Amino acid sequence: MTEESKKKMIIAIVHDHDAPELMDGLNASGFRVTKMASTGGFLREGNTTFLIGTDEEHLDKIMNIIDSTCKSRKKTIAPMSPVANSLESYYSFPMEVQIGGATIFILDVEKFIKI
Ligand code: 2BA
Repeated sequence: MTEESKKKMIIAIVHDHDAPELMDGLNASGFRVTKMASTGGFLREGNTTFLIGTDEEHLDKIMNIIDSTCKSRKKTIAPMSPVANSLESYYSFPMEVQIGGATIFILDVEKFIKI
């Protein structure tokens, strides 16, 4: 990241299966990235969260990389007993949910410091 330009933090939550290809795509284009193991609150399954700090002018390129590597998926989830799960996410019939491609938050970065 450069000193003058506006900085952004992209937080992208993606499917575990798409994470290696996304990491490769970002690295190949020279972007710095941190990958974290995360868990979705609804499915209680693993997913992967990327932190990508960048200059504002690179946003489009990064969004294109995410768009081309992260695929949308459908998943049918079986009913769960309220004992096995918390009451908020209890469901008594099979349900189909659409996951991703990616859930993305773009934040303004007030300061970027490297020591
Ligand atoms: P999960 O919370 O495990 O959600 C997986 C998928 O289940 C979601 O896909 C959505 O299609 C569905 N879903 C989630 N909550 C639901 C509900 N209350 N009722 C019915 N269906 C529900 P995505 O929306 O693509 O989200 C994928 C993952 O991205 C989420 O995994 C979560 O880890 C993250 N995420 C999504 N929205 C978020 C948000 N606003 N804040 C933080 N993380 C978020």
